[in-house]
Amino acid sequence: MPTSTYLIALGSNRPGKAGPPRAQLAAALAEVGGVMAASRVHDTPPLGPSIRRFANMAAIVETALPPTDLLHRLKQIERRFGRRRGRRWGARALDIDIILWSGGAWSSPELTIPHPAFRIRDFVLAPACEIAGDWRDPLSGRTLRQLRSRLTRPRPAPRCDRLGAGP
Ligand code: A4P
Ligand code: MG
Repeated sequence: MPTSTYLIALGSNRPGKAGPPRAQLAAALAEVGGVMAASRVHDTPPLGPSIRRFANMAAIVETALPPTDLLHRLKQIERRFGRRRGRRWGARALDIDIILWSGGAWSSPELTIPHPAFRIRDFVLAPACEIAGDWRDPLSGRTLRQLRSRLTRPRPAPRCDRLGAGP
C-alpha cells in the first residue's frame, strides 16, 4: 500500500486522560503511530484568549491513510484524550493539526493542507523546524526554516514621523 508522510502539530494546555499537557502529547503521539521523528516539547505562551501556557510539539508520521482518513483518526484521538467542543481557541486537553503532506496541497470543506495559519505561528514552526526545517510549503515554495526566520526576524521600530509625532 502506498504511504504518505505528514507533518503534524500537537498542542495541549489542560490536563486530560493521560495527565498534564506534556504527558497528553506523548501518549497521543504513541496512539497516532508511524512516528518517524518527533520534536522536543516546547513550553509556549498562549496565542488568543486562553490564560494557561501550552505544551506544543511536532512530529513526522508515515501512514497509508489518505488526508481525510488521517484527520478523522486524529479527531478520534483528540476525543479520547478529553477534547471537548467549546469556545474556539479555548483551553484544550489536546489539539492535533495536519500541517504538511508529502502529496502537496489538499482542500476540502473539512480539511485544508497546508494548515492555513501555520506560517504565522511560532508554536508550530519552532518545533517543526527541529525535524522538518528543509520541508517546503507547497504554496509559497519556502522551506520551514525560511518561513520561521521571516516570522521571527526583528522588525525595525516604526519611525516617529510615520506615527504623526514628527514636526
Ligand atoms: N481543519 C481544516 N484543516 C485542518 C488541518 N490542516 N488540520 C478543520 C486539522 N484540522 C483542520 O479545528 C476545527 C476544524 O478545522 C476541524 O474539525 C477540521 O475539520 P479544531 O481543532 O476542531 O478547532 P480549533 O482548534 O478550536 O480551531 P483552530 O482554528 O484549529 O485553532 P488552532 O488553529 O488549532 O489554534 N497558543 C499556543 N501557544 N499553542 C497552541 O497550540 N492553539 C490554539 C488553537 C490557539 N493558541 C495556541 C495554540
Ligand atoms: Mg486545531
